[in-house]
Amino acid sequence: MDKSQIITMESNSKYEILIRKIKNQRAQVCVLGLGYIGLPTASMLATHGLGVLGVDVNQDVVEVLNQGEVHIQEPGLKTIVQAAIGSGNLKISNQPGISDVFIIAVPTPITPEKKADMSYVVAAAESILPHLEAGNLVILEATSPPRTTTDLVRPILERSGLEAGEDFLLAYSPERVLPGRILHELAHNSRVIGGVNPASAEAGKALYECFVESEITCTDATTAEMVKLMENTYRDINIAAANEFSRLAERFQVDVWEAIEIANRHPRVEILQPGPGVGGHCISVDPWFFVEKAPREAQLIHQARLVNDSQPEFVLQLLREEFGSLSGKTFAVLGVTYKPDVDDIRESPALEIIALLEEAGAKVKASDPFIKKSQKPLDFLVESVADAYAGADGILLLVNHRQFDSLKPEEAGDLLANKFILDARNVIERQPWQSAGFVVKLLGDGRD
Ligand code: SAJ
Repeated sequence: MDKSQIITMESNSKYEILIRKIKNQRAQVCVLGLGYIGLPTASMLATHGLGVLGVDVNQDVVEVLNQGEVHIQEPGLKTIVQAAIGSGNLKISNQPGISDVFIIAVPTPITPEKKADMSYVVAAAESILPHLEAGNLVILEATSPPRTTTDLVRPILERSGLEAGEDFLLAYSPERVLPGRILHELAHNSRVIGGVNPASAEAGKALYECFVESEITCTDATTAEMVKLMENTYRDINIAAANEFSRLAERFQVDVWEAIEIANRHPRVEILQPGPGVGGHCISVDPWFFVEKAPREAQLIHQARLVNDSQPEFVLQLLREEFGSLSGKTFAVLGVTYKPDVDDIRESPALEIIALLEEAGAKVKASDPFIKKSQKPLDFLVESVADAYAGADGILLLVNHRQFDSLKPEEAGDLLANKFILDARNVIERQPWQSAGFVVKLLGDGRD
């Protein structure tokens, strides 16, 4: 038997032991980063019988969780976190410890220059180093530029003297859940796991099988990284097309919402919805990872980003067409979050629109049922929709929160100084508002 065969046998047996431990619920998992992805994942693993150490470098997060509270608003999350901690399977700490599996679920934000900030991933990988042992599995879940697992994480972990794919296993498995539906999608979405070698992917698959009820596909690490970025980039490009169609519809006096609805009756067409722009920590960020790493190849992707990022300007242009100068005007902004029914304002186009309005000399009073002024001391926030209306020259409806489905024109009309509404999400029914004396502008309806 030559040396390479012996090594393969040794690595295979280590990996068999790890898989057996996972399947018998004796594996210890350390989840680094207890945010939107790490906390639900840690809780899922714990409620499915595994011992989990949840680690966050933010001491406030550790304290909040240890007091039985959660720092993130997400349906069902508090219940599952409490169940996980109550079962004794989930412990929370600010330090990693000895484990069988390490999952890195830290943020990968974007810098103002549109470059991936990988400092949290680097810090998390370095914090694993003192605890890494032969036979362990490390999984990166953070959305990352292509080749991060092999070119950034692997060399850091190999400073331990252990070799990835031989002594320890290393894989990439992106999270693809939709904020607002995280717990459901964690269990029911299909999942991809890419290893630096097949054994790494197989071991990761065994781990996720603890709670994933859908298909888990194994591949290599860089393919899995690409898959994640391609999914969000595809969505960004589709929304950019919808946003550009909204501008074209204004130009050609067409209602883009009607046109999209009719086009989507074609069996092979599925155009998404236009709006005031694209926000959130995923779709408005991930395509930049391609642009940063391969600007020459990623030109369509770059252009789509520019279209979506300039949609707030388009909203201001529509307002200028109605009001002329915006200086001295007051607007009641309804909705500040990046999308409906979540409390997340990261990269929200509403924030960009508010900043542009203020730059133009307008005053903004914003109301959002998911954002309380006591939690986020933003100058433009007011306590209620009625406070936002009081004395305003118009309403800007920027987010289709469920609560806004029942907005009543008569309630607004009594409080506003001027009866105007710009609906950037196609939420309101035009007729009752017009009957109540409102000028109604729907973004992308050039027939107005
Ligand atoms: N938006 C539009 N028009 C649409 C759909 C969305 O303007 O037709 C806007 C939203 O208002 C929002 C932004 O796009 O500002 C992004 O919202 P989203 O609901 O499309 O997506 P995210 O960012 O909440 O979640 C995405 C999801 N990716 C895909 O659907 C391909 C989710 O599955 C990923 O897990 C998540 O990114 C992530 O973490 O990467």
